[in-house]
Amino acid sequence: MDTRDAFRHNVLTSGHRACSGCGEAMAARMVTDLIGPEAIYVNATGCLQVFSTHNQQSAWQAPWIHSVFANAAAVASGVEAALRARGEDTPVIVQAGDGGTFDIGLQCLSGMIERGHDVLFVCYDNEAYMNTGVQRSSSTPHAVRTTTSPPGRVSEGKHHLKKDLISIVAAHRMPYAATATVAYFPDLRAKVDKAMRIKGPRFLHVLSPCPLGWDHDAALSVTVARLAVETGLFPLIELEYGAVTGVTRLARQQPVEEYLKLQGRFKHLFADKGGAEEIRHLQALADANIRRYGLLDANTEWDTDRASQTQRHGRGGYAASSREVSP
Ligand SMILES: Cc1ncc(C[n+]2csc(CCOP(=O)(O)OP(=O)(O)O)c2C)c(N)n1
Repeated sequence: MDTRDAFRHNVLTSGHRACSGCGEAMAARMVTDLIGPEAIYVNATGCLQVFSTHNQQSAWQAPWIHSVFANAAAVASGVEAALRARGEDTPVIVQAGDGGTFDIGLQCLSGMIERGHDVLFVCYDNEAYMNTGVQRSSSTPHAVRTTTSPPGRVSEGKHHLKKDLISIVAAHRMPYAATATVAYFPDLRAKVDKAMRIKGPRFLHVLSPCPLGWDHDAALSVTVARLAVETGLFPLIELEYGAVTGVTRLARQQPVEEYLKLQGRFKHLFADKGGAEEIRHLQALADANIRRYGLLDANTEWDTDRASQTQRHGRGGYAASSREVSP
């Protein structure tokens, strides 16, 4: 292999302008290398687009389209429909941040899923609008400090809960939806592989730590992502046709403080009077996830029967109309 081939090996090559320790760059490299260059990538506006395509340069070694912030799923729907009309089955992948998924892109994502487009949507969730200066999104967890949810006399950071997007997406009864992080590569690989074997709309939610916005040591991105899982704050789950069909169980649960104390975005909780109550609240949210998904329970059985029954209906495994889905 000559050096030019070595350069071409990664779909997202080196030399882009991501911050050091960027979880989104790590996640995108993992996901796109697993899928490969024989796909069409649609990228919503956001950090990934900005740092990979600066002023007429591109780090992408695959067909790549930049959509606007709101409509990546609609652009991908059009690309997929055009390919289908030509009898081609090139995979179509959307990449977007949490702002482009949970907030401004949600309507187009819902439409893409509801119409049954054969597209994999990947959300790299860094839990705020990082590209524009760390503004809170509906994915920002409770009590986090962002530039638009500053802690002070009135509040302890963001007031509201992180939106439960995986449940919203799965409620469309789509063939496959899963959560993953950069900390568990074999798990991420298995989920990408599975998603690429399934026809119809698929969704992958990848937690991607951001050293700038989360204010943690750039060398600790993977550690922070692992702790998000080990505390129960970010459960690793799979859903098929609306039913949970897989969870990554925990050997033991870490207290949320272990996760929070590594990140400056939670620093005020350890300094302010009201902080202890917010930490208890975050612990209660983690505990609720542990119970909801049986993360510490070796005997939980998931509803694989219901998922496979539903799967028997419809075209390419995906129900084409409401009549094809049993209640
Ligand atoms: C309609 C519209 N509103 C606002 C913007 C400005 N804008 C560009 S990227 C961005 C934030 C992106 O956040 P996210 O999707 O979470 O991705 P990240 O940068 O965090 O990876 C915003 C607000 C825009 N481009 N278009």
